[in-house]
Amino acid sequence: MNPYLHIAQNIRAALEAHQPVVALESTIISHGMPYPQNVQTALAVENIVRDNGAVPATIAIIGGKLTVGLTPDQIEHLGKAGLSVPKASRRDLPVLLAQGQDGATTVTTTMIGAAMAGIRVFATGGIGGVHRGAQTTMDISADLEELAQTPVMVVCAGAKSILDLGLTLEYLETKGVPVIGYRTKELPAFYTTHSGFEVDYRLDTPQDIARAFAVQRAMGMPGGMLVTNPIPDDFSMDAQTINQSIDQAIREADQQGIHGKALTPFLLDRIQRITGGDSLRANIQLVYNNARLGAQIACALAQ
Ligand code: PSU
Ligand code: MN
Repeated sequence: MNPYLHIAQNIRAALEAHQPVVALESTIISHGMPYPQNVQTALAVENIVRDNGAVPATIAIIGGKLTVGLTPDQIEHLGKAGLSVPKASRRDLPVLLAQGQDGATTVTTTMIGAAMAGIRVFATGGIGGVHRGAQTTMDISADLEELAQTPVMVVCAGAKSILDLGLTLEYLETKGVPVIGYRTKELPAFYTTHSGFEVDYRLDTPQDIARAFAVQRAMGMPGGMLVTNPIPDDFSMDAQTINQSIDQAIREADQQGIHGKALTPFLLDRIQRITGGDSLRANIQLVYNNARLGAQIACALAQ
């Protein structure tokens, strides 16, 4: 057993019994939403996974251990501590674990923890990607590299236009990561359903998605799969409103010289404030929707 990995007893038991398990990340809790909505959302997401027949495993670094399956108290702690918890991507793991620190896992490190534990499905809101202006900043999220090398399926709501969606898709193509649209051929744009970009394949049932993922494993391919799930129509935002808010947030980040790991949390926070909380409401609903689909796919895979 790896001394830097802790798998909660209930998660261990579920995996040994081949029950469906869905991984959930913690950067969305401490860096993606304000307190207390972040904690309420994280707990509600776990319940949605349970209601759909799977076991939720929220992942974070707790006291120097990559911990798979947080308690409600640990979720509360991460949510309350917010930005004071280090945002932990792949490059952060060695030092944070060596120092016995806490850390909020991004999509990258949540995939690492899920893979080490044997969890195959991970549901979240949004992934990192190629940022707008990456031609000069070279700001490309480690999430894309992780999808290329770690065999975990990530269910998200597509990519928001804080990213360059076209370049993000190009990068995933180069890295051999299949991008699936759930019941859509168009890449969802997180807050809205329309991006103007196409996904690689439209698949219409959790079973179809599970089958493709099982084949990826059977072929011994190293990487994961990106499943994009459109926000439900009832919660989709007005495209012009959200795009103007994103543009404004990006201008502010440029003016203030925000870059590196601080950029995505800064943009999410500014967008939430500029939209007066509308984007937060949409964000919460799309995460619920992804938790539901993630659980359904995990159930299909377990059969
Ligand atoms: N997008 C969101 N909410 C989030 C994130 C992205 O809508 O919380 C988080 C995820 O944890 C993702 C990370 O893995 O931001 C990407 O950060 P970066 O762009 O610094 O790689
Ligand atoms: Mn970055």
